[in-house]
This record gives sequence, C-alpha cells and structure tokens, in this order.
Amino acid sequence: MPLPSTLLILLSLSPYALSYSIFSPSFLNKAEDHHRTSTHAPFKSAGHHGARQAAPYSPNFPYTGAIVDGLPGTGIGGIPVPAPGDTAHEYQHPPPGAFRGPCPGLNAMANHGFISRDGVTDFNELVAGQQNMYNVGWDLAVVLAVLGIVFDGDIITSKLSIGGDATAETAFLGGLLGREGGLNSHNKFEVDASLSRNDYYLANGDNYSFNATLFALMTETVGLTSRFDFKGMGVYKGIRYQQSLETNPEFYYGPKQLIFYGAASFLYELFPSSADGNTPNLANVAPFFGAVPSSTSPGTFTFQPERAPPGWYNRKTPYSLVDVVVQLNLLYLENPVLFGGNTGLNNFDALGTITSLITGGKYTPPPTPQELLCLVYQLVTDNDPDSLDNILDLPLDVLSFVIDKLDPVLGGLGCSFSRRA
Ligand code: HEM
Ligand SMILES: *[C@@H]1O[C@H](CO)[C@@H](O)[C@H](O)[C@H]1NC(C)=O
Ligand SMILES: CC(=O)N[C@H]1CO[C@H](CO)[C@@H](O)[C@@H]1O
Repeated sequence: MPLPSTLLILLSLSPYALSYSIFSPSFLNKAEDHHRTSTHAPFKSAGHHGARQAAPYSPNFPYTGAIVDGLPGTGIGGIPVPAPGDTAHEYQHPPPGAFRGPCPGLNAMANHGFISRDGVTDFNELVAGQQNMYNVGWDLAVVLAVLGIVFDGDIITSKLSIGGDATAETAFLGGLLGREGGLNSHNKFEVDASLSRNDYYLANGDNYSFNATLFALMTETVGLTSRFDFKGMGVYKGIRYQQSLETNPEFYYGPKQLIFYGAASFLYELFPSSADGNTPNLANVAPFFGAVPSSTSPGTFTFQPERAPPGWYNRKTPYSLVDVVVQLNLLYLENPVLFGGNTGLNNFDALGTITSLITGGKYTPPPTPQELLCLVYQLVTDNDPDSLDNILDLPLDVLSFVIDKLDPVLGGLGCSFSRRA
C-alpha cells in the first residue's frame, strides 16, 4: 500500500484525528510551548524595508540551476558563491527590521539573497536557495523546508519566518487564526543542547542568538585536530547534552533531536569549501556562524552577521537525504544518549516506547538508511501528541501539506509505522 493511504488510514483510526476537520485551524491555534514568552528577533524593529524576495534566478549565474519552483536543479556544484560578478548574491547586512534566527545556514542564505533578505521566505525559495548556495540535495532541501514550515510557518502560503514571529506576513489571514512563531519558537523546531545557542530556559528565553562562549567551547573541543569533523562534532554533541542535563531543569531532548545530529554534520559536509579540499576548518566554518576570532584574546569570538567565507566554493556533489541520515546515525552512535527530559534538576525521565527504534529512551539505529528515512518521515508526520514529542499534533490539513510535499521524496520507501497502542 502506498504510504499516504497507510497514513491516512492510521490517522482516521486515531482518536486525535476525529477532533479535526479538514479545514480545521487548530494547527494555527495551537498554544505555543508553555514557557515561551517572547518572540522578538535580534534584528527585529518596526517595519520592513528589506528585499521581500530572494534575488531572482539569473541564467548568467545559474549555480546548481534550481529555479524557484520547488524542483531539483542539476546537482552539479563546485561553484564559487557568490559567483564573480553576481552582485545580487553578494553579502549585505540584514536590512532594518529583518528576521534572523537560530539557523546559521538560513541566516547566511538571507544575507546573500538566496532567500528573501528580510528573513520571511517560502517553500520554493528555501528549496532553490539551499540547492544553489550549498548544493544541498533536492530531497534533503525539501524535507528541511517542510519541517520548518509545518512547525513554525504557514501551510497555506508556505511562508516561514527564519527568526521571530512574523504572522502578519506569513499567514493566509494575517494571523486571525493564530500565531506562527517562526523558527525561534522553542521546542517546535528549535531545541535545547544546540551547538552555539543557549537553552531556552537558561537564557530568559533567548535560544536563537549566537553565543560566542559556546562557539569557543566547540572550537576548543575540536581543537586537537582543528577540524569540525565527524569525530570532533560527536564529542561536542555529547558535551552539550551533558551540560543541559546538569544545568537545565527543563531540559527536553525529544526524538526530533535526531534530526539535529544531521545539522551537526553540516559543519563538515556543507560549510567546507571545495576550493580547498573540503576541510572543515575554522576559516571555513566560523563565517557561516558569524564568529569572528578575536585578535587580542585568542580562542574567543565576537559576532557579525553570517556569511560565506571569502573565495568559498560550494560542494561538488549534492548532500542528499541518505547522506545525512547515515551521518546522523554515526554521530549519535559516537555518544549514545537517552531521549527524555528533566523535571527539575537531577530528575531525568527517559521517554517510553515510541517506535521499535526508540524504546525506554534508547535509540537503536536501524540496519538500513531506508528504515532511518522512514523514522524521519514518521517524526514529521506522526500526529499522536504523546508519542514522539510533546508538541507534535498534526491535523489533517497539515498532514496533507506534508504528504503533498514529501511524497515525491519519501513516498516510494514503503514505510510501515509501528505505533504504541
Ligand atoms: C529549510 C531549511 C532549514 C531549516 C527550516 C532549518 C532550521 C533550523 C533550526 C530551527 C535550527 C535550530 C535548531 C536548534 O535549536 O538547535 C537549525 C540549526 C542549524 N542549522 Fe538549519 N535549517 C535549514 C537549513 C540549513 C542549512 C542548508 C544549513 C547549512 C548549510 C543549516 C545549518 C544549521 C546548523 C549548523 C545548525 C546548528 C546551529 C547550532 O546548533 O548552533 N541549516 N536549523
Ligand atoms: C553563553 O553560554 C554560556 C554557557 O552556557 C552561558 O554561561 C552564557 O551566559 C551565555 N551567554 C549569553 C550571552 O547568553
Ligand atoms: C528575548 C529575551 O528573552 N532575551 C534575553 C536573552 O538572553 C539574554 C541573556 O542571555 C537576556 O539579556 C535577554 O533579555
């Protein structure tokens, strides 16, 4: 049976599905995470004067040839970014009132005009921009865009703020149906134990700005090899988990964290330059995070808006969905930790049985990348509020958006989901 119908049958059997009508606005009305208080972004001010769209596609500077239509480009990279003479994709400071948020990759895309410079983007821009700037594989680009839009954006306009709440611009009815938090919303698609961002609880709710102390710790951790490579990132992920576990009484580490093991691989798969042999060194990684090494105090950093390093070339081959699930698996296995959450300090509750792959808070990596892809699909589409995360609750209209976008990418896998009864 093809996946979508399997899912729809599962859903129609679920008691949660019954409470939603196809046009239910409940997704948009869903209360935000209980301790979310503020949505303002570092660069937010009144009014928007920035470019409202990505720089238009130009045949003179095709990059990987992705035009803004949600479809694959050529996948052929090894291209200088920005291309010589392509003023439209040169770095510019974020315009006044622009949104920037927790994702260095997207902040840099906005600063180079691969998505709207004002930080309010949409599905087609995200899919084209990721391919053209970084040579992200089309399949991975689609999955990431869907995740962002479903959790923090608008499924009707397909718009997303990459930072704070921009509901007036992202929503179909200008926000009448509820707030769309943008990527800064905590525990939707923004999580604790990030590489360079504070835990929400530990910083008065700022879990999206660059933290130079954490970046310095990451640099120090990978210091032996001076490389943000697989080994170094595996160790650093473990350090951040332990820090949050010990200091954050509201630490939550749900199964969606698996996806962010994938983001850690972006440091050695997407940020290096193919002009210098794909070395994930500080010179390549730091500018994407906005980290500027201090000249007076070695090992410390200040912040400037995110950008590609000078003379940077994107990767030659696409970084595909299968590539990233292989890496996230390996990174997790470097330092296997329990999924669950703190209810107060020194009081960690492991999650119960979630799927055959996550039982008693432990994740058992599946034998094939295909099964892991199915888990990722399940993480995105599961509508049982308790089963995978404390916030997942997808009504049917959202699910149909997800299926519409993901079926071309994942529908052929024939995933069968085991669920808790
Ligand atoms: C539509 C596409 C994307 C979306 C919606 C997205 C969203 C996010 C979000 C919400 C976070 C914060 C997670 C957390 O709280 O730790 C994040 C982190 C991150 N993203 Fe993205 N992202 C996208 C594409 C990319 C791309 C293309 C790159 C690299 C080229 C990238 C690199 C990163 C990195 C390195 C982090 C970790 C930052 C840290 O933990 O300090 N992302 N992303
Ligand atoms: C950065 O992170 C460190 C370590 O968690 C923390 O002590 C510090 O307060 C954070 N700095 C800012 C500006 O949030
Ligand atoms: C929006 C918000 O809560 N900002 C806070 C972020 O965290 C810093 C301290 O790390 C506070 O000073 C801000 O007020």
